[in-house]
Amino acid sequence: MSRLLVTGGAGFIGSNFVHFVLRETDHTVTVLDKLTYAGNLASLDGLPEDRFRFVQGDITDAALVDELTRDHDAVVHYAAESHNDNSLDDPRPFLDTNIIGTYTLIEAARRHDTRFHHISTDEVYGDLELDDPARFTEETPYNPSSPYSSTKAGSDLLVRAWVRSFGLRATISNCSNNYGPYQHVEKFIPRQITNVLRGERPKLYGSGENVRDWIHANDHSSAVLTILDRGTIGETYLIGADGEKNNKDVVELILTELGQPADAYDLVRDRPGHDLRYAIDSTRLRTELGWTPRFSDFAEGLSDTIAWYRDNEAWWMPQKDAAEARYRAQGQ
Ligand code: NAD
Ligand code: TDX
Repeated sequence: MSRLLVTGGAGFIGSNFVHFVLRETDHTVTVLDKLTYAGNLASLDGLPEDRFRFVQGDITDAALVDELTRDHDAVVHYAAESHNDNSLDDPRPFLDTNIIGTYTLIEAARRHDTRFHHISTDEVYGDLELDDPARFTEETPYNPSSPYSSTKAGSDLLVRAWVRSFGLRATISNCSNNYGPYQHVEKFIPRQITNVLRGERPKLYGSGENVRDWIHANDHSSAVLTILDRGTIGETYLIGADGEKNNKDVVELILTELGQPADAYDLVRDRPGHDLRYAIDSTRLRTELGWTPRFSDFAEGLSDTIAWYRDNEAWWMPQKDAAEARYRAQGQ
């Protein structure tokens, strides 16, 4: 049994991880989360009180981070500003949380020799051509495109430097696009599902041909637990489940599942610097650590996710108008 400190545990992937850990292991969990616009305490409803604690706070608060890190066996670091579109509008919070926040945590982990796992993204590698058979590996050079992905790349490099220079007991994982319950309505899949549920049309950026490599949040969680258990200190592991789809195909699946014509979407202004394609080669994680994804059927996982949003309107509706107002202001 371990005491895990999970930063960003009230966000999308962090909350899925906390549910997964409390269901599948006997670890205890403390969540440290600032509850920004992206955090939602309702995502942590129903967890066992004897094994779960919530602390509201900022990962840049060195005194709080020091105290919490000292009292835990491992830190699993999800907290971040996570949305590319927001980073194009106002990069500053991305630097504060993703760079200074990560720095604050690894300094505390170094002081207390606490095991550290850093959650990152495939976006640090930039993008691939649509017709390129190549996929990202742990050896792909960093080439981030947006303020968001460049701050994630910076935070990865800080963790690597702390491993080499200070002996920080850390691992890093870079995962592809997640889907599942509890994802904020600003993100692609929830935005389109909730648009259709409200009688509005999905909005595709540009031509809709950009490709993302989708993985269910539960598969991301099982991969992170595997790395915490058996990962080699200092290593980076790519997490992906062979889920490449272009955005137009995803929107057509959502429309069809919700009984609408497959072409009932709008093409809107493209994202500046929009990455074309992401694709993950997760061979290292599969062969060295024996991990395999369980959600191999994207259409089935998407259908479950659509059902979750249909059944949990009270969770997403309070955020929807504000998210759409931001998009309207950007012509999207
Ligand atoms: P999210 O935006 O849904 O959640 C982020 C959480 O962090 C929120 O609960 C927020 O309140 C909290 N937070 C933000 N700033 C904070 C601060 N200064 N102090 C404490 N808490 C703070 O994000 P997500 O999609 O769940 O992403 C989680 C992590 O996974 C991020 O590090 C992201 O880069 C990474 N990631 C995401 C994806 C994806 O598809 N969403 C894919 C790969 C990696
Ligand atoms: O309304 C939309 N229409 C649209 O076509 C939105 C919101 C997005 N898109 C496109 C842009 C991308 O090609 O859909 C794709 C997915 O967009 P996002 O959900 O914004 O995700 P992405 O930019 O790919 O980044 C996500 O995956 C990697 C997460 O938000 C990041 O945190 C993670 O690092």
